[in-house]
Amino acid sequence: LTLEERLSSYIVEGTKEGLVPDLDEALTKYAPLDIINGPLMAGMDEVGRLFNNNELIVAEVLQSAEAMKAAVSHLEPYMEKSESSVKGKIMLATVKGDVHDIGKNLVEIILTNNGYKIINLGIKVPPDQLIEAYRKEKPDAIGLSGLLVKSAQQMVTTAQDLKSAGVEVPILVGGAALSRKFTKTRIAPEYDGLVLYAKDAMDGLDLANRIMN
Ligand code: B1M
Repeated sequence: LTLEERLSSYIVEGTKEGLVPDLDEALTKYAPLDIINGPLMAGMDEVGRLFNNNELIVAEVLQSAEAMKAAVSHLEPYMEKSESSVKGKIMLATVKGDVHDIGKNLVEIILTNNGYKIINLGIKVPPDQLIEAYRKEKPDAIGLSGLLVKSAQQMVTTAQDLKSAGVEVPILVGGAALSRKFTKTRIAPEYDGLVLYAKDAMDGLDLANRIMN
């Protein structure tokens, strides 16, 4: 197997044996984020495909998630960091009912490395908890992540609840459950502030930079 194929296969197989030396070799050729968005994401997409076809069980997908998390944390120290002072405070959460957090945590890393202070509320965060944390932390924006189809609807509910609570800061939304169109036609009309869709973590950073500067 080529290096790139091996990197994908650690994720598909859900194994960490040999992962670190291969990541170190990859770092001599590619930027850390390109390794994540390239071979590692390709592996995760394959996991999603196999799972969808009932060729993997949840326990195996969890192992894949562990391998992905280990890879991201090994790459994290090599990512570019800006030396700038804090540009803003952003609160992140995976919405109620959804446990997927690899994407959200990647967004946290990218934003932190680029001058944002992040309050990460974790997974399965119900609107009440988000509102309470908002009042305590007073972030400049709220980022919501969701990967399940039902999470898209949960984002609509969350936006409604935030609006009822008088929250108006920009909301960034992302995750496989969403699309730009759904964000514009279904979530934004339910909220008083800006609602922006980020297709990936770098897009999330671009949007954050646009709304905070
Ligand atoms: Co689940 N899962 N899963 N899963 N899982 C999906 C999402 C699924 C598409 C797989 C499939 O069937 N093909 C499917 C959803 C189907 C649907 O609703 N249409 C699914 C399912 C069904 C389930 C369960 C219901 C399975 C079960 O129990 N029967 C269950 C749900 C539990 C729950 O949430 N209540 C479940 C559980 C799990 C595991 C726990 C085993 C594990 C998650 C572990 C973890 O996150 N800690 C898992 C995994 C790993 C996946 C897949 C394979 C990979 C997700 C991932 O981590 N991708 C996924 C299939 C797939 O996506 N191909 C799948 C890598 C990550 C870096 O990408 O999260 O997309 P992603 O994030 C990207 C962008 O989306 C974006 O930027 C990131 C980086 O570029 N982004 C944002 C994300 N959030 C953002 C927020 C932003 C901005 C950008 O601003 C705030």
